[in-house]
Amino acid sequence: MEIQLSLNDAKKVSEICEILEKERYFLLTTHRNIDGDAIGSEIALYSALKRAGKEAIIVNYDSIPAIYRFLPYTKRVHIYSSEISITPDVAIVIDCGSSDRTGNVFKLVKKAKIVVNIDHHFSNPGFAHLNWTNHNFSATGEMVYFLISYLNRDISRKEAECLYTAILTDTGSFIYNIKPFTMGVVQDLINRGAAPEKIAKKVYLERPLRSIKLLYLALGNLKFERERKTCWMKISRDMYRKTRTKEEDTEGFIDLLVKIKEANIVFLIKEAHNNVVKVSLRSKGRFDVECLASKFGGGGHKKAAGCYFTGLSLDEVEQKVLNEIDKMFQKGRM
Ligand SMILES: [Mn+2]
Repeated sequence: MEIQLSLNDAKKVSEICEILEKERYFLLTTHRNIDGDAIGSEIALYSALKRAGKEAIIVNYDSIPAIYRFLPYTKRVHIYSSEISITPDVAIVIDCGSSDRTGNVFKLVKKAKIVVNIDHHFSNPGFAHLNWTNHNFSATGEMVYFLISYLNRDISRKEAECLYTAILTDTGSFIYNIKPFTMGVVQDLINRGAAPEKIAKKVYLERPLRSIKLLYLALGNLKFERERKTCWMKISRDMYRKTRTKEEDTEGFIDLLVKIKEANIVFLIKEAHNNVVKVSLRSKGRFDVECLASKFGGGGHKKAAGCYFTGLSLDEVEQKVLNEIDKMFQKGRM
């Protein structure tokens, strides 16, 4: 399938491919709180580099959520530790709106001669030597699709599976951010062996019972603020303990809040380790959650974003977020 890239995108693809062809040893990494786009894009590119006869290693800050472990090569993915000592020729940072989203892995990234940044977040400042950033792609997986097509002239079945997963999940099951060429890319991935039903089952229909029990507890403190059409819930460490769950068991909770007709802004507050509280935000209207998240050092997209707080309680974080929403409404930024 021939899909025409814009002149600038085509130029970036050929510049990146020049580096991929010339250099030998590649480090691939992605953002903390790995999602389907992060891991799918990363593994597809890893596989393509291997097929091109290159040496490659994937090092991530976080482990891969269980729902994505059906993807190929996930057992080869390393979790960052200070013992990993590598000097890659090139580091490729994938799907990261900023360099600190890679966590400590950036220490390894900095050792590379050349750093490449491939991402579709609007706020990406372009932190690498070579930056291919364009928010007009539905997923970073879509960008990697064009990159591999150019590099290897084809896409393997395994890579197609990874990239399909990336696009499926980052578009919220083909709801958000679909571009005119997205379905062309998806069609090609299916032609190359990506199995939509199998992937959807793995990602969406294999939820452990314990996670539903956690959802039950979380729904117990669901709140709705009528004036701002805001809906949110909090998940405490105590809830995780009671249900024997982990953060990855909250996958999809935010999407449930998004389904609420009365809500325009939704968020989920989660107590994590080391005094960290994480907030995921979604907007269904004009309200810009990326702008909100950026007030607290976070980022993302206009309609989906996140941020972290350290040393605050769930209630304190809740208040901070609500205050900021209020402020933005008063400034008319919604
Ligand atoms: Mn993404």
